[in-house]
Amino acid sequence: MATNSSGIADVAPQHSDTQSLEALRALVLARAPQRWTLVVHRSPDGDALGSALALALFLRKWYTRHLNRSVEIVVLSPTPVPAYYWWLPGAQTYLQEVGALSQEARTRWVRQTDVFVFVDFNDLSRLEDLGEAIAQALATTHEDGRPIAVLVDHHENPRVETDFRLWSPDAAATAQLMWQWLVTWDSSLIDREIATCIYTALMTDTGSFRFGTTTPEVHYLAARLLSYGVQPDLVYQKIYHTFSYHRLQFYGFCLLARLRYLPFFRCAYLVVSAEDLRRFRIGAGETEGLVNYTLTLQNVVLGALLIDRTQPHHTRPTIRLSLRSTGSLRVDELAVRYFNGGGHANAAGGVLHMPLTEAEAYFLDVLKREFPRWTQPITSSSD
Ligand SMILES: [Mn+2]
Repeated sequence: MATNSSGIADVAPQHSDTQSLEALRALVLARAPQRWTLVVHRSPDGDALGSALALALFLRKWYTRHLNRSVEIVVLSPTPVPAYYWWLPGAQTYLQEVGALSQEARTRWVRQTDVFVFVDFNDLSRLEDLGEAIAQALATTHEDGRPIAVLVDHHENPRVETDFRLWSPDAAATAQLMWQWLVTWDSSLIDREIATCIYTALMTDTGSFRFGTTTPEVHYLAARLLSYGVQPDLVYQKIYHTFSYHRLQFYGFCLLARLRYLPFFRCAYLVVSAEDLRRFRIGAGETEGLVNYTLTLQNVVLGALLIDRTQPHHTRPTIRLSLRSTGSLRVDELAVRYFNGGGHANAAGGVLHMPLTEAEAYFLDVLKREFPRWTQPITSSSD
């Protein structure tokens, strides 16, 4: 493992993935694949976008230096990208929303892709329709052979088969694993723009270095990144100080009128209707972070947000659920068992296809059934 003069590891604990990275490098050197599609999950967050854009910026430089040629790269998002991420280095060049492409353009691009990199997710169902198109492309052999698939992720229980895997549920962010890729391939190519992308990813996925996942390695990596000239105050402002007046009012409204507090269950949750979203003109990504307010209540160990995301003119209701917990209470297990979802120990999500009032009743049933889990003392360990 690479260490610096202080003896601290450069990256999160490594797994068998370094071998995978060396093998991938050898394959890319031999085959020089022309078209790379870096895929992020629906409702992409800072970790997905920052990690993918860092790779895009890096690959362009790597191809020039090591293969003396150019390369086509797209960072593809299945759903709209929140406005406060478009300042990220490389976003204007590489980032593409699926919705902005025609059906033909999308199909052509996916079919002609030589390498897919799945960034910060491990289940094609997190890609909406795009997942099916990619699954088809991966099953099809063309003249250069089947496309190569690579996974870079830190969520539990990977459900997608890939040729190469850089995966660890112990990583606080996918960014740590992406960093491992970049330094393994050629650390001399890392510059301020790439470091800014990685830093943004690391900062957002650790709740600005507050979550229990914030290990010494996380802070060490942050320090390395700052040494490239990343400006932490600017990154923070660009991500978090971007509320519209409507959005701030919406948060106030939700806390005043949509918050349910169940002290006996040590639970607080928010229920937001489609009408609430319309009334305050809430756009993509603007509910990000709202659920975290539930855990700021004293004694609360489980927080949730139920939000009606049913598309206009769709008859099938879609309720998105975000879960947050403290310490040893694992919400990823609840998400898998009850809410068709998954995630991390303390931050997970899922989806229910039922009207909002039914979804709330179902959530309360789960609460009652699972409550014995957290009558035991909740430890504050971060595991
Ligand atoms: Mn992540």
